[in-house]
Amino acid sequence: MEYYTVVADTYENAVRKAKSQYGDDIRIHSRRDYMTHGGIFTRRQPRCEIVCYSSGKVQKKDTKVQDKDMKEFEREARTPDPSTLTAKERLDTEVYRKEDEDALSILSMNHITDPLRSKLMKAFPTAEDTGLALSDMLLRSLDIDYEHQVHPKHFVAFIGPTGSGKTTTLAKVAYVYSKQGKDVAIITLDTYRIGAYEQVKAFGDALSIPVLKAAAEDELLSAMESFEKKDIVFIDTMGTSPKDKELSLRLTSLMTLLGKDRTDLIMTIPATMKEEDMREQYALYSRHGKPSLAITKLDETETVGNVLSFAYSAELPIIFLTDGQRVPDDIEKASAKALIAHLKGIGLEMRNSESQLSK
Ligand SMILES: Nc1nc2c(ncn2[C@@H]2O[C@H](COP(=O)(O)OP(=O)(O)OP(=O)(O)O)[C@@H](O)[C@H]2O)c(=O)[nH]1
Ligand SMILES: [Mg+2]
Repeated sequence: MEYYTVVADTYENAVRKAKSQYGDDIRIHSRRDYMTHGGIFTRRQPRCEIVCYSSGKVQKKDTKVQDKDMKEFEREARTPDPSTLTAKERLDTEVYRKEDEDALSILSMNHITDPLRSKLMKAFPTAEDTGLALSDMLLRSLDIDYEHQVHPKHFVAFIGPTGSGKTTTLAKVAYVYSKQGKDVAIITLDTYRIGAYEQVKAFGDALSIPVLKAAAEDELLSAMESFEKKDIVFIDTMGTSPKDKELSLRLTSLMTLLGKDRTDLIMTIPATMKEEDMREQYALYSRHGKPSLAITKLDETETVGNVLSFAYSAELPIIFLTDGQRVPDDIEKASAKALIAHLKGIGLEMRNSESQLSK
């Protein structure tokens, strides 16, 4: 008696294949189910191997290679060997798995750029749910500053480009901690822009938080002394530009007085900003130390990928997200859930009113 081995994706297909090759009177001897290994361009596939035999005369069907099979062979022959491709070539080549195509379209939909894009694509697994797998990898690539959310230092200074939301975000954050029972106060170093003190004082009055201004070193030292007993003192600063060297130096000398060990830095970055501008601005402010990021103005853009790509390449953790002008309502602590809510095309609707901190 002769035995034949036939493999197909399902048991039913294996039987069908065996019958078409060896005739309808075959008998199944045994069956083995397993998964293929998969590779860079091939996903793991279920397989069913059957061993069968025929007691009657074997009517082996015509196994001549057909035209359509030749086309398939040619296509395979033209496919480059994945192991010889660079990461860039792999991104550009058309031989993606279906999941890769889906993942790439989600990444570009969210404006996620290199090197974060390459990192995610390089390690992208075979997954049932592309969006879920991708968001999972994305979150594992980003750093969320839970530590300083929970244990802020005595001073929390807000730095960042002009109009990026420093003062508004500071007021929102100060309210979040005062609501949690912390005794908080505000010092503004921005005595430069007209109306800057009035703006932060108005927030302070509305939220019952004391505010002092400090234009020079002696004023800052005395304000620091006045608020020595406070749990957290939030420091508002002026936005500076590379052209404004004098203002920039003044800010540096005032910030030095706070003491790096006692100060958390939060840099406000609008999600609407171009990624290269973010990099330029960070280069300007990085002399004050390594900040955590408060991503602002999320309500003004559809995509958060540019700022996530920036956070990844600059190795900066994310601490707060803001999505509106209302003080103190439009803020939430950065978290996996909050970030996912701002990503498109991952099939999760996790955003709800509870995620807003001060509501
Ligand atoms: N849509 C939207 N607007 C915001 C958000 N955060 C701040 N703003 C607005 O952005 C503008 C600038 O905000 P500020 O807080 O004054 O920014 P700043 O960085 O302190 O500005 P300067 O002190 O001038 O450098 C204001 O009109 C805010 O209401 C936000 O999350 N969404
Ligand atoms: Mg301001």
